[in-house]
Amino acid sequence: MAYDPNNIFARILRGEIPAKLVHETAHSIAFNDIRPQAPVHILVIPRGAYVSWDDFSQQASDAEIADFVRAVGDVARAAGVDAGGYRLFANHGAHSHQEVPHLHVHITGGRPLGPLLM
Ligand code: D5M
Repeated sequence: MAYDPNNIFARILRGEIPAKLVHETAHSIAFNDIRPQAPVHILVIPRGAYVSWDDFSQQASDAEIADFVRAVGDVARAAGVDAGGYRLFANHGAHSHQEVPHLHVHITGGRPLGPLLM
């Protein structure tokens, strides 16, 4: 799937749409999900133009991947969900119902989340 430069997260990265950033690094940013499913629901995205885990894992540099993985852990710790526990997920493509075609990892936590249902 070709990257759509007008997807909503690309527009957040360009500052065209407001978002409350909770974390910024050289290659990643994080902000609160607009439709939170838990007391903590944060999205971490790479600054680079990647649709999902598929192209990111193939095309991103080691520096981008390391930055992104560390950012996810740092954001979870800063949000205070490391002690109680949290869930990470990233949707890729139609079967997952990916809505925004720019890679994002969801961090959810802040309450018991129950078993993973699918
Ligand atoms: O999840 C896409 C997620 O992106 C979904 O939980 C809503 C969130 N979203 C959509 N627009 C915004 C803005 N503008 N700010 C913050 N969060 C947003 P997916 O994994 O693609 O189904």
